[in-house]
This record gives sequence, C-alpha cells and structure tokens, in this order.
Amino acid sequence: MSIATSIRYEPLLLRHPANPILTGKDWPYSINSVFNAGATLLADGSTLLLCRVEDRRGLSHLCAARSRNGVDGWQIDSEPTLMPSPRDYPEEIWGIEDPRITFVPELQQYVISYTSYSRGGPGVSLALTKDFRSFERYGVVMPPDDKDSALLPRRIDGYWALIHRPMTPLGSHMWISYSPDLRHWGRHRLILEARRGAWWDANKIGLSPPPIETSRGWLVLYHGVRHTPSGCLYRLGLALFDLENPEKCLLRGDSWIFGPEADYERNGDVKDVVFPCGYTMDQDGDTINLYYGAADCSIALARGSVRSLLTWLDTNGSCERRRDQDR
Ligand code: BMA
Repeated sequence: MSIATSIRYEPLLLRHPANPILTGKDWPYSINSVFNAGATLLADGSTLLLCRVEDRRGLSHLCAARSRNGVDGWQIDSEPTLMPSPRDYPEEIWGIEDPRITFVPELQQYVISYTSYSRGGPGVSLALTKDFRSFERYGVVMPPDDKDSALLPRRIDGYWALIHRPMTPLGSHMWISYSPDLRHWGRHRLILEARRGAWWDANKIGLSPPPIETSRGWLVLYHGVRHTPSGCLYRLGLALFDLENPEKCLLRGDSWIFGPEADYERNGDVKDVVFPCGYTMDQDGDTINLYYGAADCSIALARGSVRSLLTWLDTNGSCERRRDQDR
C-alpha cells in the first residue's frame, strides 16, 4: 500500500473496480491517448462520453463513445466525431480539448463548451448538437487565455450563464459571464478565487464537470493545481453556489476530496492528474457517476452521492466571508 492510500480520510468518491474504463488501446484508429471526457445521458438512458483524443502529433480532437451501462461495452465512433476546423475557425489550429456537456431543455440541445487551442493560447468555444453527429459551431466566446468552462442548463434572470477560468499573471480564478443569445457575453464576475500560499488549491483553480443542480444550490466540483518541484498535482474540491445567484458562494470545502492515488492516476503522460469533465446522474437523483481523465492517458469512473457531498460540505466547508479573514 502506498503512503497516500494508507492515509485516513472519508472517501466520498469511490473508484470503479473496472478502472480505467477506456484507454487508447480501445480506440478503433491510431491515437496517442484518450482522457478528459464530457459526459451525458442520452434519451434512451445510455451514456455518451465525448472524449478528448490526442493524436500522434500531439493535437486533440473529440470522439464519442456510447455505452448502455456507462461502464463497459463502449461503442466508439470509427472516426473522429468533432475535428478541429482551423480553416473556418482559426482558433482551433492546435486542436480542441476538454469538452463539458450541458443539456439545455429550452433549446432541446446539448451545448458543448470546449477549449480551442489557438496561436494566442487556449480559449473557450461553444458548439450545439442534438445527436452528437452534427454540430453547430458558435466559435470562440471567451478569448485566450481562458478554459475550464461549462454552461448552466437554464437562464438566470433571463440570461445564459457560463462559468469559465481566465488566466492572469496574478492567478487563475473562476468567473461567470452572462449572455442573451450564447454569442454575446458580458457582466463578467469573479466567483471563486484560488487560495494562496501553501494551500492545495493555491494560485490556480478551474471548474471541473458542469455544476450539479441540487435543491440547496449549484454543487461545484473544481480542480486545484498544486505546483511542486517535481510537477503539478491536480486534485478536486467542492463548493456550493446560490441557485438563483450563482455568483454567490455559500460554502467551500477546505481540503480536497479526491486526488491522484491509483497507479493509472499517478503515472502516465502527465503524472498525478485526475481531471473530470463530466458526470451522469442515476435515476435515484443522488448517485453521480464522475468520469475523469487520469494522468492524461485514460478515462476512469468514480461514484458518489450528492447527499453525502453536501453533508461533507456542511461539516468541512465554510462560507467565503469567514474564510477571507484566514488569508
Ligand atoms: C490542464 C488541462 C487538462 C490537462 C491538465 C494536465 O491545464 O490542459 O487538459 O489534463 O492540464 O495536463
């Protein structure tokens, strides 16, 4: 047993015994690796993963994998599902990465927000689809450097709301922006700051999967990036935001709840990374299936209970105002 796995803590997200559930070896065409997948349930109850696939040039595209039970029996598209299209969208010249999927009942469509890797750095782009076979691209909505974004599934006070993570020399924090039409964005507000100093989530944080709507608020899983002399450590934390005012953070956990421990998370193209971009909810309305990229090399699954995550936040979280005084 490694030191990390022998340390006692309350496990909130349990790794599936079949992990990793998808690797490059499963792919029907030649690739380098597969990781950081968006996830959603389709109308027939099956699970769709929109996987980030890195080719053997180092550039990424997206490829859909479908499964009845969300664990195995994956039907993977025989060729890339969404390729970068730099002729019409120059911001995609170095690939498209890390999709998050939001089903929007008002539009009866899935909105995919993804990183478009432009010459000017990574930006946020949107594409809409009904079936993950044809897509309507909206192009870049947040210019570089920006990533880690997801759309909320409904309007707030009449406006669409997008959470994203612009990068500045002073730190990389989470912001929210609003739009009347998904094309024009404004009213940008900082919603969650990276901590400073020795904290696990100091200097750089970002949204992980799309926020989970609960009766108590938007439950947000975010990643914190700890820089160490031997590389970065990507871990996951929890926060809760007001349902009707998602700028307002109600609770934020102090410790991380999930970090690289298993061999497939600790070793790979990028060591020590767990990076979820999507989840699905079971019919009980409580069990979440969290799909995460492991070490930029494979896709893994961990399960948890929304109720337990909220209970953990009640015990281990504090409201932002109180915490401000500790900084
Ligand atoms: C982040 C993102 C992720 C990646 C992670 C670790 O900045 O680019 O796509 O998984 O780094 O390399």
